[in-house]
Amino acid sequence: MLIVHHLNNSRSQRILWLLEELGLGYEIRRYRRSSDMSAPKDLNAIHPLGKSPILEDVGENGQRCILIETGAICEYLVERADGRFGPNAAIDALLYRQFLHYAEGSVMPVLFALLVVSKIPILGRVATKRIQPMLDTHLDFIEWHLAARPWFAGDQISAADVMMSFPLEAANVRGTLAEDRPAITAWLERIHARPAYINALEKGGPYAFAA
Ligand SMILES: N[C@@H](CCC(=O)N[C@@H](CS)C(=O)NCC(=O)O)C(=O)O
Repeated sequence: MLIVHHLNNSRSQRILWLLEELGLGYEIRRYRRSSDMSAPKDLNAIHPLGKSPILEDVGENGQRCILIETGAICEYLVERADGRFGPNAAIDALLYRQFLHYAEGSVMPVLFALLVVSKIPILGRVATKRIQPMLDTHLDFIEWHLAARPWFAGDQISAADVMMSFPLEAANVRGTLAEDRPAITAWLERIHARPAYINALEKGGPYAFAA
C-alpha cells in the first residue's frame, strides 16, 4: 500500500498528480503548514528531515519502506507502473533524466533564494536584483526548450513534466514568468487541463500554485 505524507501548498502535490496519472492506488496523510510555512513536527515521526513529500510503501508482509525526495519518489512510482511516464520510444531518455533532476537541483534553489531574500527589508531588495537574473536565465532556457517540443522529454508527457510543474507554477504565481514566455504558459495550461491533475488537486486540498 502506498501512503503519501502530503503537506498543503507544497512540492508533494506532484506526487499526487503522478499517482493519478499512473492510476496507482494510494492513501494520503495530510499535514498543514504553520503560519511561518514550516511543516508540523508530526512529519518528523515519519522521517527525521520532516519535509514533504514522503512516500511510505507498506508491503503485504507489513514491511515498511520510506522514501524522500520528489525526484526519487517519481522514479520509484514509474518503476511500480511498469515504466509508464518513464522513457519510451516517444521520450528522449537523456532529456527525461536531465529534467527529472534539473527541477529540484537547479531551479528550486534559485526560487527558494528569491523567496528568502524577498522577506528581508532593504537589503533583500539588493539581493533580489542579483538573484532575479539567475531565475530569468533558467526561464529563458526552459522557454527555448519548450518552444521546440510539447513536453519536456519529447512528444509525450512524462515524469519529467511532473517534476518541472512545481518550479514553473511557483515562478508563475510569484509573477516572475512575464507574458513573453508563451511556450511555458501554454505548457502550464496543458498540464492544468489534464483530468489526473484536476483529480490530484481535489484530493490534495489547498494548493495555491495552480493559477
Ligand atoms: N528536494 C526536496 C525538498 C523537500 C522540501 O523542502 N519540502 C518542503 C515542501 S515544498 C517542506 O516540507 N517544507 C516544510 C519545512 O521545511 O518545514 C524534495 O523535492 O522532496
